[in-house]
Order: sequence, then C-alpha cells, then structure tokens
Amino acid sequence: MNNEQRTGPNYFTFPQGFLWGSATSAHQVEGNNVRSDWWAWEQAGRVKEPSGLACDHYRRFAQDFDLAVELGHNAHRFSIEWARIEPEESQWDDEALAHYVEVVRALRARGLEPIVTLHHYTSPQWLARQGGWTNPKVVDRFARYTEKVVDALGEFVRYWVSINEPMVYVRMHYLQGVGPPGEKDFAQALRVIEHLIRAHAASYHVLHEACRGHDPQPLVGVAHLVPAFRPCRRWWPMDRWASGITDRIFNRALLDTITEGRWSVPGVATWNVPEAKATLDFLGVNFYGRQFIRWIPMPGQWPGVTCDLGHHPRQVPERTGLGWDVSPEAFFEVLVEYRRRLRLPLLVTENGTYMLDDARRWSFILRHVQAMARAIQAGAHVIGYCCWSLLDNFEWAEGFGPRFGIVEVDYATQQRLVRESGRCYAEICRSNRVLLDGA
Ligand code: IFM
Repeated sequence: MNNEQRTGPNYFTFPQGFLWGSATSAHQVEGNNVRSDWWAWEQAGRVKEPSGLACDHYRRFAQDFDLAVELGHNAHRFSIEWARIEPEESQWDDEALAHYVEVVRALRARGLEPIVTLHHYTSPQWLARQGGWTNPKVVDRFARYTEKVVDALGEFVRYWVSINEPMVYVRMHYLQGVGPPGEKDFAQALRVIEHLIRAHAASYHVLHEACRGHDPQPLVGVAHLVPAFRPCRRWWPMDRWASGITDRIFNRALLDTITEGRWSVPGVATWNVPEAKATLDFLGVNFYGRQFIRWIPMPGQWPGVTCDLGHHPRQVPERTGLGWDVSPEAFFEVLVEYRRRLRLPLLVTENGTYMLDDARRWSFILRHVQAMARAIQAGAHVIGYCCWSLLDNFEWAEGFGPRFGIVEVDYATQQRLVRESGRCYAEICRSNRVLLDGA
C-alpha cells in the first residue's frame, strides 16, 4: 500500500467548544415589525410581497429554539429590532427589552450560546425621517441604542455583532435602491459607509465599557459579507483592475478602518477614524459564493467603473436557486486569507443556500463545512459556524420565495418541518467532526 492510499475514513474533529448553530434576523422572522423603515417600504408596495407575520417567531421563539436543540446546535445567532426597542426617538419600550431578555434566557436555558446582532438591515422609521444613515447623528443614536440593549442583556451575552453586512446594506439601500430609502448615489453611499463604521466603533466602545468587569469579556465583531471578488474575464486587465478596486472598496474600506483606523483609495475617499482603530475582536464571515466583476466605464457611479456583479456563465459551473455562484474552494481561500490579513478569530456568522432540491442544500452545507475544516488545518482560526438559516424566512426584496431554512415553514399554518439537510447538519453539530474523505 503506498502513502496515497487511505486506510479508512478521514474525519476532521473541530476544536473543543466550537460553536455550531444557525442564524436568523429579526425582520425576516419575527413578524409585524411595524415601526421599521422596511415595513414602511413594504407597505408602499416596493417589494414582491410584504413581510407581514413572517414566521411569527416573535411569539414562537421558544419552540423554534427547541428545534435548534433537537438539531444538535449549541449556539444561535439572532438580531434585536431597534425599532421595537426605540419606536420613537428616545422613547424606550421596556416590554420589547424584556422580550429580548426572555429570548436570551430561553437560549441559555437550552444550552445555546447567544450571538446577538444589533443592526440587520432595518432601522426605525423615526431615524429614516431624520435622514437615516446619511445623517451623522446616527452614530450617537446607535451608541445610545447599544447602551440600552447592553444594560438589559449584557450579563447574558458574550458574542456581539454590531452591524450585519454593512457593505451589502449600503449596496442594496444606497446604490441599487432595492431597500429603503431606495437611493442610487455613490457619494451618499460613501457617507453611509463612514457612518456605519463610526457607529460600529461607538457601539464597540459602549459594549466593552458596559461589560468592563465581566468574565469572560465580551467579543464584538461585524458580520461582513466576504464575496471573493474575481474578474469576469481573467484575460482582460480592466476586469482584473476593477475586481481589485472593488475589493479595496467593498472589503477594505470597512476592515482597514476598524483595524487600522484609516483607509484611503485615491480619487475615492480617505478616512482617518482613530476611534475605530482596533475595534474588532473577531470577524463575522458571511459567505455565499464568488462575485464576478466586469469593467464597464460609467463615470460618476463608481470610480471609473461600474461593477457588474452578475455571474459569468462560463465560470460558474454550479449555481443556487437564486443563480448565485457555489464555490466551497473560494470559502476555503477566504478563511485562510482573512486569517492572514487580520490575525483575528473568525466566526462564520452566515453560510447556507436556497436550492430547489434539499439534497443540494445539504451538499452545499457539507462541502462548505469540509472547506472550513481544511481552512482550520491550514491555520485559519475559526471559532464557530452558523448556518443561514434556521427557518425559511422573508428574503427582503425577493419576498418569501427563496427558502434558505434547514427547517421548512408553512406560512399558512406556521408549522415547522425539519428538512433532511437539517438532520444531516445535526450529525456534524453533535459529533463536532466532519468526514473529509474515505467514506
Ligand atoms: O437573507 C440574507 C440575510 O439577511 C443577510 N445575508 C444574506 C442572506 C441571504 O440572502
């Protein structure tokens, strides 16, 4: 037998205490989030269908957490709805705060480590009336909101995500105009990125200050969509250039500023934000696939380029139900690269898919978990993995069509049905290991 031959199955065992779970966000699952800007946007008919009762998770959270336990999870990521906590400016809703305390207690009682996100795309309507994230005052407002939340939840929560996918938020809401306020303005978008960064930094300091004597100390991160930009046409220098500059804007504007306190791309913007320096305890990695960049000259929109985030047919052998690229290899590369770039722990805060066929969903999850195992073998310090999503839910402008859940939701009856992919994923969560090859 030569060295290449395997004697049996080759399992990778994850580090002890590895976090295994799934993720949701308030607006996508809770239902009746009537004070948020997204609700108003939906009522104005700007989406395929409104979120309405969604999964009624606001009332059914305990039964949903029972399912997570049944599926072997030991962690759960969810978000707090700012518009519930502060429905009007400076009016704090104690019942809503008490609700989230109950949510966190319910998680802890079930042995699920809470991972709490403070902002996941939605903002209160009163904030939107003041100019939303374009108004510099948002930074103080967000810090005040963080204070309220940490006062209530601080003693129960260790893992905090300040803002979910800041750059996707900007792209959807301020460049593509597919979410409130529906802007398509690059200059405005840059302002919003800066405010999101400052708000993250302010929130980071509030959380650490409030939990000063806690043991263990809180860990605060952002959940960043890391899309792995690749040139559409590898042979075309302008596509390669556009892909590089997109990486510098989409990935580095945020990450350089919250690690180094400064970011600059000549001709685009230069920021010095000293208070944001070293405000990242871990990077939350949201990963769905590669995005292919094509150079299209369109002055005014983007610095000399408009990035076509379409998916190049010849380069994408496998796609999801939404037409997104599937690439566990790129996931491996991202984890290794970001560990090298940042020297910080990585927490996979989202990874998952919508497929028409659940067997393909499982294949997606399995191959990404295997890629993560290989990245850990290659030196990436990954501390957990949250599958997106626990439940089918409201997929923003797409409505309820795309189903990302490892648990199916029948929206007419609100019944939950665990999918086979959820059961297979449970095996990994329970055993804390994955079969790499040699089955
Ligand atoms: O549903 C979204 C989530 O809100 C943010 N990350 C990507 C998911 C799938 O599109």
